[in-house]
Amino acid sequence: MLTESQLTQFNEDGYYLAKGLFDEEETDLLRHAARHDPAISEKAKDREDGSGGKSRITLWNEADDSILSMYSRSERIVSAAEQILGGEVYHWHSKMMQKEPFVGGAWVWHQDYGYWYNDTCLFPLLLSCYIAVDKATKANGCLQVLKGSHLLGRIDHMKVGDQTGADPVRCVEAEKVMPLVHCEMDPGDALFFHCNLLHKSEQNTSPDPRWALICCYNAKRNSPFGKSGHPTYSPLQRVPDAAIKETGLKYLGADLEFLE
Ligand SMILES: O=C(O)CCC(=O)C(=O)O
Repeated sequence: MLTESQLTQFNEDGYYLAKGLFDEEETDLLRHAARHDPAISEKAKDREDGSGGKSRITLWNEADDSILSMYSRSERIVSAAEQILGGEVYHWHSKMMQKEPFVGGAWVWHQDYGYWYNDTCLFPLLLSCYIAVDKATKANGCLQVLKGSHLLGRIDHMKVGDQTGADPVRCVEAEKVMPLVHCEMDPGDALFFHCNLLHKSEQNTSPDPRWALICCYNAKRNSPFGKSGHPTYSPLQRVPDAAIKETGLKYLGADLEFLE
């Protein structure tokens, strides 16, 4: 649960950084599962950034009984997501972002609702929780956000280089009036951010990986009305925080569907 002042901070800034949300044992389990779950490497998709960099993403829609799903189903995250979105939420998708040393690609300014709008969600009632698997620094391409930019509402998204990003003209103007924040994080830290928050990241030019598990949620009352690449509402089976350690190294189920 977030305190009143943390919630206020989220509403004003469009994000809230929960330092040390997961303890050392939970963070070690997360890193081990990320690196060793066969589905993460086998189902990963390459995303070229158009400037010589390349990121790998493994994305799945359903939360199952695996250790990785225990993070997305954990009381700690789900209750905060429900506070922020003001009602019941369900699992939208989870993804492992794999920014490898020296080659990890950049992401241009975008809002997640720039994409999810097209999944026929009527309201911007979605959020993401970025859980740091590795230390995230400026050198390895940490997430950058424009503080307060969720208040702009949804910006048109279009081709920007080889990616789909927010209208660059508006982003230039937004950068003049809102502070750019580098979200440097330690493993186990979690960043909750609004689906209209402008965010981007640079290439990983360092010798260190920058992996993250990003769990995304939609409000029950915002279930897609039409065609969507992500699920319509079904209840999220939340688990007590202790479930992460109790589950141990159980890998993602073979029956899950991954992004193609
Ligand atoms: O992993 C990153 O650096 C960017 C992730 C991102 O922008 C997203 O998942 O929407």
